[in-house]
Amino acid sequence: MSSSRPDDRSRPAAATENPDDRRGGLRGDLGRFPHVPLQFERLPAAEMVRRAEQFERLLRSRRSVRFFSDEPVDRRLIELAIRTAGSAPSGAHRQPWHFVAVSDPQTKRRIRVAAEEEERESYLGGRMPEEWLEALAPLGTDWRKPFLETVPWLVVAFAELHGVEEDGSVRKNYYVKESVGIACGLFIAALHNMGLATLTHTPSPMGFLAEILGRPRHEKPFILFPIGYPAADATVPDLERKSLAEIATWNPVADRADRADCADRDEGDE
Ligand code: IYR
Repeated sequence: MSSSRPDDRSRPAAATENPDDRRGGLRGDLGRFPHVPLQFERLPAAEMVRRAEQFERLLRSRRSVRFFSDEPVDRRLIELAIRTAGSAPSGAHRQPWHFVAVSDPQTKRRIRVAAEEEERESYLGGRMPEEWLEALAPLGTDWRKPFLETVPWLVVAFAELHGVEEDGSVRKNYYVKESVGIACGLFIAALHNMGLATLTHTPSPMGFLAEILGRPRHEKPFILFPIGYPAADATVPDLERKSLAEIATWNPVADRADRADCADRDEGDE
């Protein structure tokens, strides 16, 4: 997440061997912060389409699961999912995330009890307005969260609001929610790709998670992921996803003819 600065172009011309020149004025203090060649595999066009279709089909088959089996899951799989999440881009490369993985039954039980306490207050105690409860009705959720104990693993993604320098001073993080959100997206994709099910669970408020899991004050619970295999009789709500036409707009300010042309093609897609 870097950006070129217009004022850099007004600097006196550097020696021609300065790699900055090739980079269109993109500021880079290559002496202090060395760069390395990009590793990038250019794929044949047909292979690109094949992979894109396969990946889209794979991720489209993902569903949020609320009914889990207690079958154990190898810790190595959870490690790989967390490593995948940790490959996400982040503001100023601060990597402002921390993942806590829990498999021990006592901690899972404490988390279930605390989550249900909050959720009971939200669903039944009036903390969630009627409009919200109605919006959730199709999902069939309520305050009970037995899956928090059934699953072999709970993983809590924490957002690091700021870093801490060695001397204890604050080190600013940037675009924290965006960064952790992307990391969680990659985490979910990794789990689905390896054949595990999960749910983006956000019991609210989530402060109890930081307390139970002993995380420092500058980390905020972001999402709680129960992870495992779906129960044999698991069901999911019969939902539809928005179409491409609903979620995407192409060249909205191009001239009319161009727009009509795009619209024709979009219709052919659906
Ligand atoms: N946190 C509650 C409520 C809930 C809220 C949304 I927005 C959902 O998409 C689903 C549930 C719960 O987990 O039940």
